[in-house]
Amino acid sequence: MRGIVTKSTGSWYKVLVDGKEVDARLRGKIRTLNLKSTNPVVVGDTVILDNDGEEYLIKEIEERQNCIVRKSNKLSKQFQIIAANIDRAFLIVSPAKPHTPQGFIDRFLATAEAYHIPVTILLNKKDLDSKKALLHRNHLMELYPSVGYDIFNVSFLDAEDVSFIEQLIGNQCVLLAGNSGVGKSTLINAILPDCNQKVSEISSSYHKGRHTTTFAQMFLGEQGSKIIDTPGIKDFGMVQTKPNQVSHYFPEMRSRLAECKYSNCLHTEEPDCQILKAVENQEIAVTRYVNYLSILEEVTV
Ligand SMILES: Nc1nc2c(ncn2[C@@H]2O[C@H](COP(=O)(O)OP(=O)(O)O)[C@@H](O)[C@H]2O)c(=O)[nH]1
Ligand SMILES: [Mg+2]
Ligand SMILES: [Zn+2]
Repeated sequence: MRGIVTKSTGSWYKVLVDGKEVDARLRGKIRTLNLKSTNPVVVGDTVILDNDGEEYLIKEIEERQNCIVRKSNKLSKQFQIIAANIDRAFLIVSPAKPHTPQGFIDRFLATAEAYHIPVTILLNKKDLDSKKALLHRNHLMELYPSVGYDIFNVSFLDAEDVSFIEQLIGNQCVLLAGNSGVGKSTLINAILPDCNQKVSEISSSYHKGRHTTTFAQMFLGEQGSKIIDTPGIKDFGMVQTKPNQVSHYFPEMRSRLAECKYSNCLHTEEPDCQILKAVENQEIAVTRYVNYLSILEEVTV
């Protein structure tokens, strides 16, 4: 029988089979799709199961449409796959309390580009803005549509906004991403009141960079929608990316690459670089370019 993995802790799994969630384990050896990943089965995977009369056993994983990963450790080549078969990611951003920096947004967008996952940005907590936060919000609202991303001003405490987001989700499998405290659990509770996800109080602990080990989990909606929460996971990252691929993950650069003089241009100091020219002419936002450079620096190490 076939099923979809809704929870993975590394030692046991929850799998949706015929509309019902069952507990399952991995059968001894499994053909792994990704040798360097530390976890063979992830949320969103379609798996083939057996039941030996006692328990459900996962015996095969179907090929993934896509997946999103995090590095297990900054230096190693090992990585952990967070979730698979994602139709779209919602990047949840909060201008204030907690503040989501643009560097975080651009890093996530580039990562999602690398894994072919379309992203919608939800600019949450519109009811909370200070003057400074409002400036940040307006800046983001202007910037991202110009680069090709959908972005919406919302509050997850506002019923109309929540039903608008439900329409955006439709019957897709949507991954929720965003730094701790932006409202991921609040949104899931608003859409699926029965799932009672723990919502944390905003506190100063958000700023302390505490590292919680939690697992992605899939929640099932009524119209066949699937929502994947990623608590405590902020460091999604690109793996096996070469420096000259990074500009492909910035849509406003990607569309200009053919015009650079050198096909392997990294757009840092090369002559006749059309990206540098576009930054000078303010056709490409300096903030995006600076974040490009910091990702480039990382993958070059
Ligand atoms: N004022 C306001 N607070 C919100 C909004 N969305 C979420 N919160 C609050 O933000 C805090 C953190 O939310 P939570 O869902 O736990 O964030 P998570 O860490 O991303 O899951 C909670 O106290 C929520 O009530 C919003 O739109 N406006
Ligand atoms: Mg949460
Ligand atoms: Zn160039």
